[in-house]
Order: sequence, then C-alpha cells, then structure tokens
Amino acid sequence: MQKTMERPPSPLTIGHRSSQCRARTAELATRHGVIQTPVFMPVGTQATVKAITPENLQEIGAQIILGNTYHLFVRPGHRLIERCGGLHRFMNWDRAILTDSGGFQIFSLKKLSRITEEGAAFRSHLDGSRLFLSPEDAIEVQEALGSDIMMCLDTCIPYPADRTETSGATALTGRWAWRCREARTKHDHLLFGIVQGGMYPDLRRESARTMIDIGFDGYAVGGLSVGEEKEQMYDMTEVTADCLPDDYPRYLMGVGTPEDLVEGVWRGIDMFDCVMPTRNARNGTLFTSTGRVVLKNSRYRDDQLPIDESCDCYTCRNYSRAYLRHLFVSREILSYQLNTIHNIHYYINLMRQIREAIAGDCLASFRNDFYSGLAAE
Ligand code: PRF
Ligand code: ZN
Repeated sequence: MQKTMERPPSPLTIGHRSSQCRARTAELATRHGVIQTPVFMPVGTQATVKAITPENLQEIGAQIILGNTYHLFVRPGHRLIERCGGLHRFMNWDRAILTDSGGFQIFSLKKLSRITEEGAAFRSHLDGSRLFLSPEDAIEVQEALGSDIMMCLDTCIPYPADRTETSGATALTGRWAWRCREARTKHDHLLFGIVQGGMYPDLRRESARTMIDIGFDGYAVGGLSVGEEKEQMYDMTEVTADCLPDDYPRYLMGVGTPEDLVEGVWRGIDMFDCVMPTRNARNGTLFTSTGRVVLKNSRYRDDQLPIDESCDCYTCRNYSRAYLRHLFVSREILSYQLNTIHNIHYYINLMRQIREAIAGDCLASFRNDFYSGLAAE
C-alpha cells in the first residue's frame, strides 16, 4: 500500500482499451506536448534524424524523436548543447524528445567497455579516449540536454546468456535504477525505468517488480531484439508487459519491423523506436503496404509507379520508382532524403492506423488485413 502511494502520477491518460487484446490508445503528456500512443519514435542519434530536416519530420507527423545520451556525451558534449539552449533548440525540434541513457550503446561497443558497480568505463569510439558514465552521470547528461523523457542507465544482456550472468546484470540494472531516481533533480522531465532479465521469465518479473517498487513515470522493456527468435521476443514482451502497471506507459526499446510494431501493440506496448526505417531507407529498402521494395532490383528500372500507390508522402506524391532507383544506384544525396521521408511516413502512418483500429475496436481484423497485404506481392 505504502509503495503505491509513493508512485508518481502517471503521465498517461488511457483512451480506449481493446476488447480483443492488450492494446490501448492513450495520450502521453510531456513538456513538449501531448503524444498520441501507440507511437513510433524515429531515431535521431546525433541530434539529427539522418538525411531529413525537422520540417520534414513535422510534415510527416512525427510526434516525438529519440536522441542518444552516449553519442551526444562523446560529441559534442552535453555542456555545449546546454549552452546552445538545450537539445531542442540546438537541433531546431520543438516537439518531444526521448533520450536513451547510453546503456545499450556502451553494450554495443562491448570490446571498448568495462562495467563495474560504479558505472560503465569505456573508450570513445571516436578517438579511444577514456570515458566513464555512472547512473548519476547519465541523468545529469539527460537533464542538461533538456530531454522530455529520460531513461535510466541499464546493462543490456547479450544473447545468449546463462542464468547467472543474466541474473547478475539484471540486479545491477536494478541498483543503478535506484541511483538514477535519486540523482534526478528535474521532476517535470519524465524518467523511465528499464526492465531487463534476458530470456528468463522469472527474472523479467523480478526486474519489473524492482522497477515498480522504485516508481517511475513509465517502464521500458529492454534487452530484446538482440538475436533471439521472433517468437521468443514476442513471448518476453508479453511476459514483461503483463507485469507492468496498466496505467503507465510501456516502451519496447529498439524494436522493430512493421510486423513487430503490430505484435508489440497487441501485447500492450505504447512506444517503439528503431533505426530500421531510417537505416533501410539509406540502404535502398523501402517499406510498403504490400511488402518491401529493394530499389537496386532491376525490375524497377522502368517502373513509373510510386513506391506505394496507397502512400501520400511527399516522395510518393512526386516521384516514380524508376527515378528513385536511378538516384539510389547513382548514390545521389537526394536518394537518402526521399527514401527516408517515405519510410518514416510509412511507420508513422502505420501507427496512426493502429491507433484508429484500437479506437474502433477492430485491431484483430486490422492485423489480419495487414498480414494479407504484406503477403499479396
Ligand atoms: N537498453 C537501452 N536501450 C536499448 C535497449 C536496451 O536494452 C535495446 C534493446 N533492444 C535497444 N535500445 N538503454
Ligand atoms: Zn511514400
């Protein structure tokens, strides 16, 4: 009882709950506006969503983007960004920003890092210089950036990992989460805890319990999409989401494909981020309602159709597959911009359709139609 009383008020206001599954629509209140969920957050690691302008993002309808503590800490440094008026002003984006804590990036650069109780010691991926990030530092950096949603510093567990290793890393993530909450000085900037626990359902439940006891403004599911099978990823998402309080936001980190978004929402996830739409755009792979278009494929050489006939993005309204293929094979700069506009639009529009389907209580038929559309090609 006591613990429930200590919980911060939820920033989430639930709209509709699906009668068919765990999905819900909601509004998430941040310092930079109210976000309609479920939502996809385009990734802007280096204070830019690669290849497109904030104006492009606004026109597409992106409500919130993700920034990375680790990258901005290493370069150009959070104090410089603070002197420039914070991350929003620095990059000219006045909607919401969620910042990842750096835990996952440091994990990704594993050979360059060493995790201790105190924090993560690592070498800069730029010049090899020695750096250190404690849970307290991660909060200080995110507060200096002016992040609307800060993430706790966590330790992402590799896959596969045995139970002993998973249990130790998950417990450390719990101790760091306490320190993150203590280090926080700005209470109007939201702070989310991250559930780890690898592929062990009981460790997931224990980790969720720890995060709930600490009391955060929202809860993330970390440590998934790290090499495990899809079914396992969906099972772990479900196990974790089911342990989290129903009235707080749930965020599935670093996931995923369009199919993963549908499956995540089905299991009660409200927020997603992934480099997939932006990275694939730059590699010439475009998402459509009938599957993926790989631009280098010669079948598109003479193709007058837009990328997706049912898409109303700037790219599809104005350019043919033949032109986009030409730009891509010629490695023209415009290729990156036009492809990114389309892919982000596809993801943002998919989430809008999902929200409408939940509100109309027809997510099950939406999901069926979505899969038959993909299978049509
Ligand atoms: N932790 C953090 N960021 C992340 C992850 C995580 O586990 C993942 C895992 N898919 C992506 N991004 N802090
Ligand atoms: Zn399009």
